[in-house]
Amino acid sequence: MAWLTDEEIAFYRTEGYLVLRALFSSAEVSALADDVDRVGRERRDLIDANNMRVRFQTHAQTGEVMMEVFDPIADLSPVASAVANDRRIFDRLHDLYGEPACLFKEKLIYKPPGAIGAMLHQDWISWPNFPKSFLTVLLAIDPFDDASGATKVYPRIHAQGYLSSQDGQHHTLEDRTFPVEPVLLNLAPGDIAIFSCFTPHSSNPNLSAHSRRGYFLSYNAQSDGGEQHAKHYAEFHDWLRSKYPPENARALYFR
Ligand SMILES: O=C(O)CCC(=O)C(=O)O
Repeated sequence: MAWLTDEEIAFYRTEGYLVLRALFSSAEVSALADDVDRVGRERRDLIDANNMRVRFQTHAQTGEVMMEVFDPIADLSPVASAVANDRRIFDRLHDLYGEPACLFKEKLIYKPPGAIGAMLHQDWISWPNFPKSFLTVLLAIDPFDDASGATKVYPRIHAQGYLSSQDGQHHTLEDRTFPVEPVLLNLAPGDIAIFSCFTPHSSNPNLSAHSRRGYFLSYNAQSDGGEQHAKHYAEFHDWLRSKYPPENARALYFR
């Protein structure tokens, strides 16, 4: 059974992104919002600069450092886990891939008010066998719009592949200009956007009065490495450790 139209599949292939409206109901999004907030409240013990599960972001005006990301969160939140494994997502990715999808990684970006945005980048990274079929499903929990610093994608550029040095490091594309205007992913709670690992994207600061919570779920095609969730996090943690001098790297942990 096809869950996406031929037009939607063609749009994704050409543009490098696709928006699907109201894939999750408001009741489902409220349950997800409540549970990820519960994790944030009840697991203050995890919010530590040495915990590789957590990332921080600075406030655009005050410079205050704020907790922004749990990566991953599904093992802490049964509701998030159910969303990450939801048939509606897998069915639609099957249509895009022409084969089953495997969950690669997932993270909850809270993006509190004032948080600066994400620098322009592509998600792919030149680690051995990093899947080129990697794509991200962004489920909006709060409105993604101009004020909240919605994700912006550069359409059609994914066709050019990876645009930075293949040295195993993460690179920004801040010095690049593209011959296309970015598309702001205006999303209502329950909408999803799907974008390729080669689609350049960024976001502006959250200038609204509320958090811009988004569940960023990444998948790969089954024939492109199969299930590699555990392998990915082991590699990711080794890579994070490699970026610090040995005495600081030893202090890093995952909990
Ligand atoms: O927060 C956003 O809008 C984008 C986040 C992102 O690109 C990332 O975490 O890789």
